[in-house]
Amino acid sequence: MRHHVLIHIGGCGLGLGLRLWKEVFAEHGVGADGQLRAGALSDEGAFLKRVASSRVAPRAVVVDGDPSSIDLFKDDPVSGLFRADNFVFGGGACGNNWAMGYNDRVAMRDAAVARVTSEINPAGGSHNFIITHALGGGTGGGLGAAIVEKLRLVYPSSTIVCFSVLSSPSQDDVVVRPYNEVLALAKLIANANAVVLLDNESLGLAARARFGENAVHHARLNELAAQALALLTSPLRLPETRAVELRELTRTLTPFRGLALVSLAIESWTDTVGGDLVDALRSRVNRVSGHGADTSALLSAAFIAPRGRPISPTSLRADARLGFRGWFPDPLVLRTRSRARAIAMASSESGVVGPLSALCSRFDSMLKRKAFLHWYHGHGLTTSQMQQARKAVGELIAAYQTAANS
Ligand SMILES: Nc1nc2c(ncn2[C@@H]2O[C@H](COP(=O)(O)OP(=O)(O)OP(=O)(O)O)[C@@H](O)[C@H]2O)c(=O)[nH]1
Ligand SMILES: [Mg+2]
Repeated sequence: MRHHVLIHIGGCGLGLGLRLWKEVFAEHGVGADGQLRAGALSDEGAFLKRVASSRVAPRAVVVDGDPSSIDLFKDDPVSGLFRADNFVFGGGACGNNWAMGYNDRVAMRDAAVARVTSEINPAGGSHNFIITHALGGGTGGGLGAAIVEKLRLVYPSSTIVCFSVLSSPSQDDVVVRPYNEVLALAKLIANANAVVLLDNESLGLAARARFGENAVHHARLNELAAQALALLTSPLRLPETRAVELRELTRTLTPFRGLALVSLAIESWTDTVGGDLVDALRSRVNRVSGHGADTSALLSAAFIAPRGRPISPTSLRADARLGFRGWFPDPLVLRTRSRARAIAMASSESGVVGPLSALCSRFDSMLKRKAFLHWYHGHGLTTSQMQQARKAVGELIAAYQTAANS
């Protein structure tokens, strides 16, 4: 039963989520009125649900207390496809405060989970949840973590994958972002199966290379991220590929016990590397996530490639430039009917340690000075809870470091 419920949380979650749905609608021939074009590729109910004989609706729940970002979402012509009941809103934004989103938005959390439950196939099967959000937002990070935690409680054997945006230190000047991101990540470590880390720094580099110096704005970043995520999710949606479940994909990308931190690269964005697949996937300008791409060791990987593109798991595995660790078996290669003329690589790799260690250093230097702690204490979060979150993130980083050196 390959049904997925997508949950979009906070300003970034909504912007990225909407862009991803546009890719999905285009791929499956869904018009702005929800009608399926004749001959369109069915998604077999994976992301879309049939609401009439030739009409479909996205299986999505949209959550934000900030009326302006909900309005922005609703202004888009395709927003009419989303079920009105599945907008969970009200209560206001969380002002970049993770503790407010996590502790003070309990009614929204419960309403969101209730809407998710209403989208689940009552006949049972596995429950797959995909979340889009920013780790650093008060809503995306704080309420997002609370929703993931509750989903894990209610659906203990579900597969929960987060498409999580990490802020760019060079583009984002909200001083408490490191607190929010560490706190959110710690909750995902405890409750999610995988986090596809979409890092705005890497996306900014890719956007600049592709669209020029002025292209580093959220619409462009979302466009690039959504293209990569659409390709990544295409084997879950498109028929006649080797059937793959989100759980299997997630397991492949989990090199050791715990959360899989997934990096993503997509090969078609630039041809500056002369058409060589491995070089292209290693090139910084093709990466959605993970700095240090050039030196990173691959611990596990899945390649998503359209039919007709020759790609051999064994030769990829043997290619020194990818830096596969000796103990890892051949990567998973998934064939897709996606018309994207690109290959995506989803990987667990040591390069993820770079941005996360830098994040932890910023967190540590703020906590040492007790900077802005009163904001968090005022919303029921203790210093000791913050220290525990930092410890959990530190342990995950250490695990990746150890695995890469073994
Ligand atoms: N890639 C991308 N990043 C975004 C987008 N919108 C915001 N961000 C980043 O996300 C972080 C802030 O998260 P938001 O989503 O704005 O915050 P929120 O979850 O709505 O939370 P509050 O507004 O604090 O309640 C910052 O690092 C932004 O740079 C977007 O559309 N795309
Ligand atoms: Mg917001």
